[in-house]
Amino acid sequence: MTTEAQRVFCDLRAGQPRALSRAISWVENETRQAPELLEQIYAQAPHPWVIGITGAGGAGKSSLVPHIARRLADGGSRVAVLAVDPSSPLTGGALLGDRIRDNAGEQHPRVYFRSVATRGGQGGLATCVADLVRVTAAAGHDIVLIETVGAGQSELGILNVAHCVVLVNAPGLGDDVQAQKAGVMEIADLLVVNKADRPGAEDVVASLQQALLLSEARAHMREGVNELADGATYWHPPVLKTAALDGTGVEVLCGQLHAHRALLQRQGRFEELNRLHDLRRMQAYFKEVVQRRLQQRIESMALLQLLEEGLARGGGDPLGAARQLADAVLPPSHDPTDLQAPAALADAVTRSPIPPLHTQKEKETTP
Ligand SMILES: Nc1nc2c(ncn2[C@@H]2O[C@H](COP(=O)(O)OP(=O)(O)O)[C@@H](O)[C@H]2O)c(=O)[nH]1
Ligand SMILES: [Mg+2]
Repeated sequence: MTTEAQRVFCDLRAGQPRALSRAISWVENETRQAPELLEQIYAQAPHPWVIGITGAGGAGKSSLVPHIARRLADGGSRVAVLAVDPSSPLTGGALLGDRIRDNAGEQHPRVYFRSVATRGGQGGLATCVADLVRVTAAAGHDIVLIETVGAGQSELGILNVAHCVVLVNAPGLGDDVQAQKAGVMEIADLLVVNKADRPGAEDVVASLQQALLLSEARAHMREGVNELADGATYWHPPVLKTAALDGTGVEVLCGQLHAHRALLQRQGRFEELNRLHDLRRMQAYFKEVVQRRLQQRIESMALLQLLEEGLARGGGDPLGAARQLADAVLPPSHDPTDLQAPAALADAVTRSPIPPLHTQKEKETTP
């Protein structure tokens, strides 16, 4: 007997667009069929090439992404776009579709667009985006573009899924948004100054180049791939100008995207990132599952009500109450072998996002 999940999986593999939309909805909404479907997908779907497009709101990400998607698809690839944008309403795709047609002409037969809810992602990337990447790959998409709004910490979430991070800037967004917070500059593999048709674009380019030189260990690199005398290779993030209104600069941008990917593959980094992404997904999901189970257990306990009532009367100790609850669901262990494993797991789970490629490459490229 075939289950509903197995049927959707087969339809997905056969490339039926409706199966893809359905599968994505299941995963987004965490329906009861989702785990079985995902199990099959993770066992069989390849890792696509994942490109994250991030940056401040208004920089032109949504306008630029269709151009990038079309150009990449013109090369023969099938491209999926996941727009994780809290400002876009949760449409069934109709509104998004209109916007794309406005911006980049007729839809491309090899490009699939979908907006994704940010729910659960704490203002950043929904944790299920990693699953959606594999869902789209199962449907035959070999490139996935993820549009996400950059707001501090949330850019960092993109590192857990993307092989390449494109940071989009534009003139007129305010100096500090541009020549920014070192943290954001450091995760970018490519810097784009969009709205090149507007005054001030050159200044933004110059300030980004300046900021890059300050944050880079080697000041004499050219943009993109650098071949060093000792045979090592090095990626210096290019700063590129685009105009999303007519697609100016998108060809060069896509050329650099391909160059970056080729370098990752040459360095063995592409596969390494795939494994890291899986590891990050496991860690994030482990956290989710444990948190949910603990919450369920706590909610069914009479102790919770007692403690809450105590606090409601006033004069209580909230920290002590929290500790009592924690002790009740997870009694502190006295067996040292028992202690080690959870400590190692907790350490793995709380580790910071993976460091960006170009701060690691010196280590990795020297044999
Ligand atoms: N002049 C100009 N305006 C642009 C360009 N790209 C986007 N815009 C406009 O900038 C605004 C924000 O664009 P949008 O793509 O929604 O930005 P996002 O918030 O980064 O996704 C919209 O009104 C766009 O029409 C461009 O290259 N030149
Ligand atoms: Mg947008």
